[in-house]
Amino acid sequence: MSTPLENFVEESARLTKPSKIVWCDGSEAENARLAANMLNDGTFIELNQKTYKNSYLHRSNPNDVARTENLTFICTHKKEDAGPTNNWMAPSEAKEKVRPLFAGAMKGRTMYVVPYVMGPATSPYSKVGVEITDSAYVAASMRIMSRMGKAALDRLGDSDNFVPGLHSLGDLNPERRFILHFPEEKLIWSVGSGYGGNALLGKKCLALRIASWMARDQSWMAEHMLILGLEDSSGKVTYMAAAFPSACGKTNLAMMVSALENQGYRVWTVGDDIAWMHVASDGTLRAINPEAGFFGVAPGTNAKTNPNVMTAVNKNTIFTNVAITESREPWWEGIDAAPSDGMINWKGEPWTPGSGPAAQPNSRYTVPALQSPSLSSHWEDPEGVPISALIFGGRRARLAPLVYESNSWQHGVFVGATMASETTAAATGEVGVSRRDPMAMLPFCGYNMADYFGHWLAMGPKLKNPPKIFHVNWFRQDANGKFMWPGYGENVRVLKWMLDRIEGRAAATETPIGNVPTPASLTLDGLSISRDTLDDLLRVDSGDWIAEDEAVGKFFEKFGDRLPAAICQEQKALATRLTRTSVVTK
Ligand code: O2Y
Ligand code: MN
Repeated sequence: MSTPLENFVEESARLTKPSKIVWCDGSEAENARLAANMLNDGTFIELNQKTYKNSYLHRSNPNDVARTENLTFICTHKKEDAGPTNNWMAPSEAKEKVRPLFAGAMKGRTMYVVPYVMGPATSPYSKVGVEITDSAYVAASMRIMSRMGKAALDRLGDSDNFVPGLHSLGDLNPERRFILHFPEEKLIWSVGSGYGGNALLGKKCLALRIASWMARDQSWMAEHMLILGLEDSSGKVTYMAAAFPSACGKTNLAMMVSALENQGYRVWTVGDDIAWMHVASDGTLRAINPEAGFFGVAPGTNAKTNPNVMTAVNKNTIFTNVAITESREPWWEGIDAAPSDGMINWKGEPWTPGSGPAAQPNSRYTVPALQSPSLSSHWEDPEGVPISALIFGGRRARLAPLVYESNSWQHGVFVGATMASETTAAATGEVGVSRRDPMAMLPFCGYNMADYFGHWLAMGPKLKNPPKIFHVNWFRQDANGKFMWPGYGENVRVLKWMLDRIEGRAAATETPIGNVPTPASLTLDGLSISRDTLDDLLRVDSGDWIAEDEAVGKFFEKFGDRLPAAICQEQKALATRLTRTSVVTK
């Protein structure tokens, strides 16, 4: 009798008609074969094997360079279960529409069966997925981003406890591109794209959209959060998880080289993008990183913004859509080296100054986590690491202070639910437009976000000592549009303030939005920042916040009656506090 996995493979093969089926085992030999085949057919371009050993460049189709939210659907029986912030199709309609795009799609191509574990191989909190794909690039990338091959097959055995995902490049025409999630039956279909979040199905599709649905049903949390450990001068490590919308520097924060290393403060990386968190038997919130690698954005990455990743990417790395120098090294805007003569741009054309960006703005490196010098020795702990702080953040030029602390779990959930970030030119072409992005999950929540807020509210009381919830904004600007906070390694000073708050050591000023550091409570030695700038960084302008609270109210209206009452209460309570002007030092 066939196993559920064999049935899935047979059914998929009947539909897509590949000329060959390869079951991936995740071995070195298989990886070498995949790379050799891809070098042969032009999918991979060899990089300088002296300076970038075992590393390759891949160029995606120029029309296929980023996640496509407009083509991403949550397919639930009831539209309300997907909610007003997701694209929705009924499951039967979605399958009727998209099945023909899979029919015969793998004719003349190889079908790769990619079994993978999201999470440490032996963790009870990990999940098995199986991606069927006709892209060798996807198979090789999944090997970096997950525990792929034998580890997954061993864990799965003959069981049906896996999330099936069917992926085909199709004809790469955006008109025939669909990323479909069926959370009720835990199924993923993706066709027409070979890029990133659309195609590496373990990442955004399984680990966030499908997992968030499972987490709600099973009382855990699947979040778009980095996980880091902050080591103090005594060697004690305190773990924090942080959610920022895309393009706010999550990977850089997770891999930060601390500016306070001389005082014994160091940052250890557990994960850079996704956290799965559960309530442990002792009532603490514990987090695992479901991924095994980093799929980070290349432009802007350099020895200052992320020295650890610059060290990590010089071997076993797949670069996608970066430029290549004459000496066959990867290059992107913002890398340390100046552009050189003879560079080839991300489309494979000769690059000259003035001919546009050499690297695609969303170009990426895919690198094993194990290669980062900052990797925590606890990153694969099967039970996860205990989380003491949850951090929300966004890019706000005017509004939000450098950091504030919420008053309670419920208030913290409200802070997360009201997150917003202003767009950068690289992301959308429009600068400074504010986009609401609750918990940085707007593109990734697999169900109605009103219910998601309810799930967050319900998790707090299950925790014996809930993490403190903070909000940060590294991006506040002065009247001349200049960033007031230096960012990068200096952000550790803000993490240290959070740690001091957790341990009851740091002072704060109570404001209508939450508790803001007193200037003296921040560790600023060695940093040249004027008192005026610091006051501006920490300022809470009631007028601006009243306007913000009104915008929040408008955003919440779209959820109608489904919005939890506690969230409405928090919104009204904030409005009331904002009308008061008294400021009390604690
Ligand atoms: O554009 C893509 O397909 C990648 S998006 C991405 C990649 C790594 C981590 N986070 C993200 C994101 O958009 O949040
Ligand atoms: Mn992300």
